[in-house]
Amino acid sequence: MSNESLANLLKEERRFAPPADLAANANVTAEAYEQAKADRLGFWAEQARRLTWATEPTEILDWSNPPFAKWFADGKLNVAYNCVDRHVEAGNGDRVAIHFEGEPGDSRAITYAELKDEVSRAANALTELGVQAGDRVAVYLPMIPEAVISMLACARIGAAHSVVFGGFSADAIATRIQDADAKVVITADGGYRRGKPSALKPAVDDALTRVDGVAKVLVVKRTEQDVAWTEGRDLWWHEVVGRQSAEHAPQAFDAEQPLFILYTSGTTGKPKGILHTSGGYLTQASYTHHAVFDLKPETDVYWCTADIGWVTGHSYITYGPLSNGATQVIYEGTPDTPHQGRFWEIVQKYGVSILYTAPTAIRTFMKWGDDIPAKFDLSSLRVLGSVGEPINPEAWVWYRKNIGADTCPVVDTWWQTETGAIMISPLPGVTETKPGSAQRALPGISATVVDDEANEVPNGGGGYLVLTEPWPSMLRTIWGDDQRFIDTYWSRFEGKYFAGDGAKKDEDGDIWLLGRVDDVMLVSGHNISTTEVESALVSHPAVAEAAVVGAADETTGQAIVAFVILRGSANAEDESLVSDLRNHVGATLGPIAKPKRILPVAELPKTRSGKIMRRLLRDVAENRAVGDVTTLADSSVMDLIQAELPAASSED
Ligand code: 6R9
Repeated sequence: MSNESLANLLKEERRFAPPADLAANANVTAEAYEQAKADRLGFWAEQARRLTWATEPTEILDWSNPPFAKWFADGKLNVAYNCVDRHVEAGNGDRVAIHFEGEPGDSRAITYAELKDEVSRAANALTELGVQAGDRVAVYLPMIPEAVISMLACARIGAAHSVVFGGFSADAIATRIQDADAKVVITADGGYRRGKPSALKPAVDDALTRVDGVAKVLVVKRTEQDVAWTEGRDLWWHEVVGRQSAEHAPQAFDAEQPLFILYTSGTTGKPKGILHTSGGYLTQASYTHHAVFDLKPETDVYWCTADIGWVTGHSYITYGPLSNGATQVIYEGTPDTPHQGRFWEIVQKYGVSILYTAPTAIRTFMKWGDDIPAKFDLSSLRVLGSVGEPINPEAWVWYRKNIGADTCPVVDTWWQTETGAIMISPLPGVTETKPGSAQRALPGISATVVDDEANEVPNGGGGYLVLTEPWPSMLRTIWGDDQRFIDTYWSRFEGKYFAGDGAKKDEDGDIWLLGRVDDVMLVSGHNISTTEVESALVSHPAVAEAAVVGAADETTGQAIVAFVILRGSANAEDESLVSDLRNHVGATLGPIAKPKRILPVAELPKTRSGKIMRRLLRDVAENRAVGDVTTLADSSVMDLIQAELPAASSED
């Protein structure tokens, strides 16, 4: 059934060749695959030369104590110097680094020369507050330039940052401060969200009643709302940073100096502090940003819509683009404030040429309607990226057609907080793209799909996605817990990194991601991926979004339960629609994949990075009390779904 369904996904044989002009001028050509295959370590040594080193590394990889890797270990560099100063020294100080667009409509352009001054002042301020190389600084900020400046200021003085997403609660901040033993917290009075100021500092104040060790809190004034103040601990950013010298000599640190800790949004247990270090991480963030987005720093305007609190914000707002001297847009707010065309208005205003966003956003735009982006001039766009979840072919095709004028390559980029940078993705000037597939490992990366016994599956087969060779931006450990690092990632398959995702190879050997293996359903002895059933549902014109779970079932082991958001015109009370949908899935994937129940709902539970929380839907489908909802973007969604249940739970 699985091969059949994959063939079905591909049945229209849709393939899109790169535009000729993009291919002719592409940063990276097909040769890179050959070169990396012939000499993988030599390939990465060459990519490391994209960076400016104070001491050039002579060692490439030290894998003598797996799974603890060291990359470029005898090299020394300053990460912030690489992201800022060297562009000014190269004569590009007047180039805009950041076009900041506030949600209320205020804007601010920051050149590389100005960024250098700001980062230097912030580095001097942190030093004055007692932060030293090797210390940790927690950052809890909205999407404003100070977020990027704070990260770079830490990097500049060799301190590791731990960015905590601005939507997280006081509890989440407290656990993360404690686990990383942060000395200083950088926050703001608030940020603008959905048309109004939303406070941030109260959560920090609350968190600090529970943890010790934080000596100073640096507060950016963004919304001017009232804040409680702890004398001696709290300091205004504009006062302390503002009075510093704009001169700061960046010191070189070891390639393996910790750069940041980022806690994964893990659905169970204590959050894992993923540790990334400097030289290898920056090499791969820089190379992949150059290769996957084909960035031309002189002419492109790049925009990644992720929040700085996720790894995508770290690697593809701060480190990748800035190390490459890019001009980028940073937007503070939500896509529908004050209207549903806000993103497209921003693309038009700044002439955005490369856009990187998530499938959940794309499906929302589809739901809002094609007429909204059609009102704006999107002709500046030339490359479109997707990240965060499997992108269903319908959303992929919609994105290319309605946003990319049916000409922009869509690059579906698979990676994780743990991998640090993109691992599997098309190259926009090389790959003939297939809607819904991340396709193949980038040059220098070794990924494959294995079965339960760790045997590589043949083309056409499915199983577990694994990484078979170390890579420069790999996580180095889980902060403070080496054993958990080994157990979580390196124990399932001997000598291989197991990512937790299911995947398939098609007849060409291209990789299709199938979602987290914890979400795979077992129906009458058949493995069925939630991604495939969701993708089939969304390919029906009445369905805008779908989330599928397996619920315990006496006869079939698990039964498929689908939660669907219908498009505006479809009627949730329509009995025939539900049977239409079941038949549509049956016709697409085979009868065994027909959902036993289909429940129309108004919203789906998502994490704040847009990933569907199927665990909570399983609770609903199995009539259990709903579990921990603290990582939900909107905790009222589960109440809404449950309120809708009595009507929906009658057998259809
Ligand atoms: C970058 C990021 C990682 C998990 C990953 C996978 C899912 C990310 C994907 C994708 C299919 C893609 N994921 N990109 N699945 N296709 N292009 O999202 O990091 O927040 O750590 O999540 O996200 O399941 O294992 P992170």
